[in-house]
Amino acid sequence: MSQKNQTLGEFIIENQAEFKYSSGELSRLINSIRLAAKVVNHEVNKAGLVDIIGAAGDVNAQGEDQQKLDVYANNKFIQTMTKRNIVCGIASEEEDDFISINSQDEQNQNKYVVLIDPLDGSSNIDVNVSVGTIFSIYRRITPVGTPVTIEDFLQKGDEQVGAGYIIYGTSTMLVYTTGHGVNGFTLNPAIGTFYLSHPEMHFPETGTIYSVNEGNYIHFPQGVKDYIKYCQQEEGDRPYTSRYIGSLVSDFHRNMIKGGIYMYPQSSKYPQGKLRLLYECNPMAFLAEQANGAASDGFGRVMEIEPKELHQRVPLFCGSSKMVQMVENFMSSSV
Ligand code: AHM
Ligand code: MG
Repeated sequence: MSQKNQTLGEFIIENQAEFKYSSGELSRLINSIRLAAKVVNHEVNKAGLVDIIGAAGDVNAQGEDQQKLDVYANNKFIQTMTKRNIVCGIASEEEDDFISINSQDEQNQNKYVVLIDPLDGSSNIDVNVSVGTIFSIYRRITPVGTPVTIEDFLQKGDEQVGAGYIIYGTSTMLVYTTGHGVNGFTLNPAIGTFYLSHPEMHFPETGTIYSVNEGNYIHFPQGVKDYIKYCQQEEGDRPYTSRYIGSLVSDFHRNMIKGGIYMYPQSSKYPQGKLRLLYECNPMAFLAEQANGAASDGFGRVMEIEPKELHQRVPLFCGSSKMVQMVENFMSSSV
């Protein structure tokens, strides 16, 4: 029985049996993400010091030059999963193509591929605002022991076996699901351990927060404009509160706790939406649904979309189920 203050390591071991094809492999994979998260967290937390350290002529222990943090996070997550020989393939927002791991090694029996946005919202770093890492896990489709192919990555969100995010905020949290609800773990930085702090997280069925970049208002489809006007009308618990950090993980996290909806619609600037289906929208959609929320592209479930390419974009409306339903109503009545 999971309990508050349990460490993430203990939680993973205790819950291993509930994984569909339990062999310990998925547990090891989540463990490696936990490890990389701690390393990236350390680096993100000293972001403001980078120039000072740089000016003092310091280089890090490996003698590497300071890198941009999103590149650093990308390398850390890839290195950790590659070196521990835990996955057979990785796709990342920072890489044009997917990476096949140990494709020549017939002994490589790894079954999982990971898709990752190593540092989402990274433009917020310079101004000391929270950023996040988003990950999505699938079982490969092609046979084990052969090189992964694009087919292994272009799976519908409904096929995910795990997904989660790390939020580097006022505290650092790892929030994830393996299809049995959503649990949140907070890092105690003094000892480098994640503790279960938010067991069984749930979106309230409805909420009073809407999160959207309203600067793009005139470019939005009519259904979204109508919904925003609805949010602003005075009636019942409306007008709603507008909150937009511009960091998907942070906006999602707040809305899951308080009740609300995050929207990144299509617009004339981004006709397909801005966010990426495979490593931004699908993992957030899986988390949302596991937490009693919903995720839609405006017309239907995000996780039912058939992916066509690795870096595909889709519109995203994600959060408290009744609010997402309401956007869909506005969208369908405006076409
Ligand atoms: P990124 O992957 O380039 O960081 O972009 C994704 C981010 C989301 O975290 C955030 O919600 C959105 O882009 C903000 O976009 P905008 O500045 O257009 O509102
Ligand atoms: Mg991103």
